[in-house]
Amino acid sequence: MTTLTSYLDQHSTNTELNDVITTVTNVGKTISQLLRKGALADILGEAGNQNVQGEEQKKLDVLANDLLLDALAENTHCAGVASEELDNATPANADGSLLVLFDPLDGSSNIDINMAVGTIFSILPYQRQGQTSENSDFLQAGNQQLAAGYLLYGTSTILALTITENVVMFSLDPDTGDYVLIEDNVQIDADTSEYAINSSNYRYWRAPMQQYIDELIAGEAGVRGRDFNTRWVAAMVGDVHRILCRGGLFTYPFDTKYAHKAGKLRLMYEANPMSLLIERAGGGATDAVNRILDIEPTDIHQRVPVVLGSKNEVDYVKNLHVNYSEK
Ligand code: AFP
Repeated sequence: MTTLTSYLDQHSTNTELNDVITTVTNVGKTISQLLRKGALADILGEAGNQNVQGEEQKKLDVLANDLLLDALAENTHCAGVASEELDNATPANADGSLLVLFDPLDGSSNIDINMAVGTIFSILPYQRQGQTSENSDFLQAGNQQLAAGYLLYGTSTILALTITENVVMFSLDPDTGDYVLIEDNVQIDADTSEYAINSSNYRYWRAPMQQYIDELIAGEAGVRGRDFNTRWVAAMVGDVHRILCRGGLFTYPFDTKYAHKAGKLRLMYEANPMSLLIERAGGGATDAVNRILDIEPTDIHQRVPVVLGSKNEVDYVKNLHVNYSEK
């Protein structure tokens, strides 16, 4: 049996990175236990305030955020933390070599209905050791990530992680508290007939995305020549996990629903970590045209349209956008 600890020892000589991953995943055990308690732990419902995104915070949003912040503040290798729930990055240990970014509880609108939620994390190098970290230190392209992963609090708690060229998965054994290796090289089929999108935003999409979805809905009778199926978890972690398990396409495209948002998803702690996982599993990840991991960030909370999953389908979306001409 391979545990997370033995996997890290065998596959990563960066002991500082291993230690920070261990800190994050240990907090994941606590969050998993709290979610199991649910209503019995008085952690459901609204926290009564909004985050920097202008979104109503759930009690567990705040709790998960604070648990991660407190644990990472104690980790000497962590120089700073950026969170979906905090306006600005939080300095930690100036001598640390790593920066940690996270969405502490992705899909929190699912909490009160007992549906899947998760924690998404990204780890970047810290280039100014000895100095107090600032927001600008986090503004690195996703191709600079040293590690990325998520915890999916579903029927079981799953850790997906990439620190090498592979994507691996662990399942949390609630009896022992160990993360046990269950997949050592996740690979995504290049083709798929399953897609995930919130179709209620159709009228806000750009014409190429409307055409793309129209083609999927037309199915066998249309240009694609086969029927498609949809799934929508309303938690990116759940949709991405399904794609890593059986292929598929996930998109939260550019929409004009809110003028100041490129789409809904955040680049630094949602799109970048998920894109690294998807690409290393053989998939693709773009903003419909450009590779997400090459985007040079300008703000730690900036949003980005996302199209990710089975490579040939992501490429199809790109070609459709690049070659689109008004009819
Ligand atoms: P919440 O964390 O506010 O529930 O948002 C989750 C999310 O950022 C992402 O995980 C989902 O894929 C997407 O939003 C769902 O958005 P819609 O609620 O518009 O479908």
